[in-house]
Amino acid sequence: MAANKRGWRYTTFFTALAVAAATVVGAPRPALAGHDGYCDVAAEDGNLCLYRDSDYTGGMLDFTRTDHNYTSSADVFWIDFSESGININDQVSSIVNAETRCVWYLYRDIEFGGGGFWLPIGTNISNLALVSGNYNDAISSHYKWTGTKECTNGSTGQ
Ligand SMILES: [Ca+2]
Ligand SMILES: [Ca+2]
Repeated sequence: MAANKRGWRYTTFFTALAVAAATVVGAPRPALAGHDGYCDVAAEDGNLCLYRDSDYTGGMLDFTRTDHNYTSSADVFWIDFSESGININDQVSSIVNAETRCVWYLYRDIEFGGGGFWLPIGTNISNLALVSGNYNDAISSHYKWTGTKECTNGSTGQ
């Protein structure tokens, strides 16, 4: 009888785990101005992924297009696919470039001002303090560039 009872307990336990896992994986991702909380690599829609802390941690926000400033209500870090509510302006400490066709330029001020640097295709930066001029907690706008004009291959986002 004891074995049966234990077996039932294990079954219940694992069933509960499976339900919890399914809930997380199946959770709908709100479409917030092109941000979905995933750092996707795709030729037609590659992301620029901005992380709050160094080494790609602390919350992330993904972009598919140019953004003149980070003042939108959607410009907040995501943690485990839910919004943290923390605005990304002057908070970014590491960057992943998941774009395969265009390059990204990142700037200290809004409207592409205050000096900046570019991120070649396939380049990540684990600590913006190491970029010449120290861009840790400084980025306020970014531009997506084909090499000759603004790159608009990504889905609309602000
Ligand atoms: Ca930071
Ligand atoms: Ca700034």
